[in-house]
Amino acid sequence: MKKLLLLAVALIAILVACAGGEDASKQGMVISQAHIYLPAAGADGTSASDVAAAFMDIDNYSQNDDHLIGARVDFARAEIHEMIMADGGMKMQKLDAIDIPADSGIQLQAGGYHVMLIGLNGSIKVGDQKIVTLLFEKAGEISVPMLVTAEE
Ligand SMILES: [Cu+2]
Repeated sequence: MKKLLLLAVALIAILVACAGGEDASKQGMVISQAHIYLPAAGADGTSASDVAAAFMDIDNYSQNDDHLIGARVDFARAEIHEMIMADGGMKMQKLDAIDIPADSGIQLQAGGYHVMLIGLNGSIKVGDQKIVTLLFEKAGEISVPMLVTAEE
């Protein structure tokens, strides 16, 4: 818990440092709208579901074409997935990477790309704040605090 707090403080320090810069335009890899959707959560915030999905927008303001190549959390296994139409229905498939060309962005959202969190074993509940570390080929690792919600 203390580790999480320190990380959050560090992130805020970075954000403040960036906001104080002479140039307000965005740089690098920018993650927004990030949250973890926990399906079938009850009134107490817990869920019988063993999986959840992390959704977010990722915008690449760098000069480099990049790829999201993985994700990591300390409470489950994380995989990059996409929903596709197959055999007349929606199916999930695991991806090795998602392209994010320079000056473009991708959306991880319901019905499309997502980071699948597998094997929760009751480790998260609605209202929790969890760190999701995204792995990019060029931008490296970016850790983002995400709120666990019951909303897609
Ligand atoms: Cu999935």
